[in-house]
Amino acid sequence: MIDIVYAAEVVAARAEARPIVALESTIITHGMPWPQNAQTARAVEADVRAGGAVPATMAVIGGRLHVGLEAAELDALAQARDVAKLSRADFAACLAQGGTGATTVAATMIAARLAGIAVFATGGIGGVHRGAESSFDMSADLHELAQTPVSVVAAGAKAILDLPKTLEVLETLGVPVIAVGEDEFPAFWSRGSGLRAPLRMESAAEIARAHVMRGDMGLPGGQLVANPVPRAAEIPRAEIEPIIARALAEAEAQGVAGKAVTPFLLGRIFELTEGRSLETNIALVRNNARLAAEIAVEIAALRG
Ligand code: PSU
Ligand code: MN
Repeated sequence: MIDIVYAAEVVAARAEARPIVALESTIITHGMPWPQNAQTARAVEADVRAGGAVPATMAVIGGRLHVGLEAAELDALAQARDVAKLSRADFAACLAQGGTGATTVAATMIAARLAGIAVFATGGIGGVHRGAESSFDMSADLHELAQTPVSVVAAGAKAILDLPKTLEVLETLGVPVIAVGEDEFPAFWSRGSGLRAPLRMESAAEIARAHVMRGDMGLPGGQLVANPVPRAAEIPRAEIEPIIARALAEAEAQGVAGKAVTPFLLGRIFELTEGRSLETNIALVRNNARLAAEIAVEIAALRG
């Protein structure tokens, strides 16, 4: 039996069928340094509330699935060391063994489905890594989007990845990729990738209707809602690309592999940009939280 602990505000929201937005915890434990990780997690939760929804940050603590973290739990997680990074493959084992872990996009989608939550906001999904033709490194986030009915609001896939291959795999898997208010697929720190997104929508209401339609049709899987970083916070592609290339070369030289790759690259890019990449990451995740709240409100209205 899964032991699920709902935060007090999530209990109240569920009782009144109010809109809820799921949030992940790997971005807190592996994606950002302390103390900005805790500050950002709190700001993102506040953004969701300001948008008329209730935030539910997911994590596994001592073998229990937490749907929503109380303030002290969130703070403890943000400072904890050696927290597992949970994806589809190890989520159940962590619960069964009484472990503690942070949820990636894939694991947060699974947790959201268990809690009946339709919308989830993050920074950027995982995808096909550069050099995947030899490393075979492809994030489990992609297959999760193909099978778990949650709309994920992200600033595209992280630009450390091979974005053309990521889009190809999403198409193969039948995942709707919706650019918000733009034709281009966004590239995390940059607004544009030079790649056209398969779908474009202008409003939260449209995105909500498409989400509900998929469910009505009995199609498994969710949607990737690709929301570009706000202009003021953007790092142009020409500026970030050489830094990404350098971080990738260092990862290769040091033999970084598996789950460690993405945290290593994000950490190095933070150092090489002297913190600017983190400012951009914070701005984009907050922007995604605001849109996710709007979508959650629209889905709740459609479901009446
Ligand atoms: N978005 C961010 N920072 C992050 C992540 C997303 O702004 O650190 C995390 C998510 O948890 C995502 C993970 O699932 O990075 C991807 O890891 P991997 O490439 O190992 O699948
Ligand atoms: Mn990987």
